[in-house]
Amino acid sequence: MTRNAADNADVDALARTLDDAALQARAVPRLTETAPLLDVETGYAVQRALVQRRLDRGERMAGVKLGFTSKAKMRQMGVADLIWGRLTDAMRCADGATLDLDRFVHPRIEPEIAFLLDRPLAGEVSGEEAARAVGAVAPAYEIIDSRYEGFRFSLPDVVADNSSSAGFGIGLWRDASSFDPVAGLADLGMALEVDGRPAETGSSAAILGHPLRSLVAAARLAAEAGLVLEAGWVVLAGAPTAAVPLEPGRHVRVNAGGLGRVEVTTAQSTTQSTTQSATQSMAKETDR
Ligand code: OOG
Ligand code: MG
Repeated sequence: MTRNAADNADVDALARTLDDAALQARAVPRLTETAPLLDVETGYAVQRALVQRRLDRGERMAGVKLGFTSKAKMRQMGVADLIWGRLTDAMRCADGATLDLDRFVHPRIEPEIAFLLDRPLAGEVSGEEAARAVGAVAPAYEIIDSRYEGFRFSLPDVVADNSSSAGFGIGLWRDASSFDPVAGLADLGMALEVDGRPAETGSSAAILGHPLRSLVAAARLAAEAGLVLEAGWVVLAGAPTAAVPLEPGRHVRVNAGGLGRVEVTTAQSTTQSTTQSATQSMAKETDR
């Protein structure tokens, strides 16, 4: 579909609203409140423009993420359609990192499976082709941080907001020659632990029946947007469990059975020193 100039201006303005919200860690009303005609296709155009603003600032594409690939996630958020978003290098957090939560609005964390592609993947591919493109697999976590008030949205809203993605961390890569993604990911127990206690548990089988199906879907959806999944890119398959709020001063670990684990610590909350950050934190509180 060709968009006219007015549409493009709208797309750019909406992308800027979400980009500013993320930069200022401040929630904004859902786009569909002021643009009720926003559809999913336009939502993806906003996502592309939003991420392009970040690429223009020097970030680089690092891969893609899938969302709502499990019933647990669909139930938690009340959305039942598969979505995808873009990952950039600036979103990557180190395994074992200590994160300052001030740069987020109301972050949540969820367990993920990450694929590392060692050859490109595009369009309609079979499960076997997808498996052959996987160079390595790792346990991962994703930080999601909807830029919308109350972490509530409709499908076009969340798509425009880069599918809520805000960060991701990856554990040790297991080479596909030592960890077979087909057999190894068929029914892998996955647990999200907060301060040593299990908060969410599930199985990799909850991800579309098998996480490799997410990779198949990612290749198709990216191709619809004119993108090829490149060698060296990361693909996050989507969480098998619901996400949990990420609070200051916590230690979070994703345990993915024989695949391994990945962890992150959150910094203690800092004392608010300026009026602006105090107001910001009040706005955040009322939003929770
Ligand atoms: C949207 C992102 C969904 C997943 O793994 O299912 C997602 C959200 O929950 O806000 O990342
Ligand atoms: Mg996710």
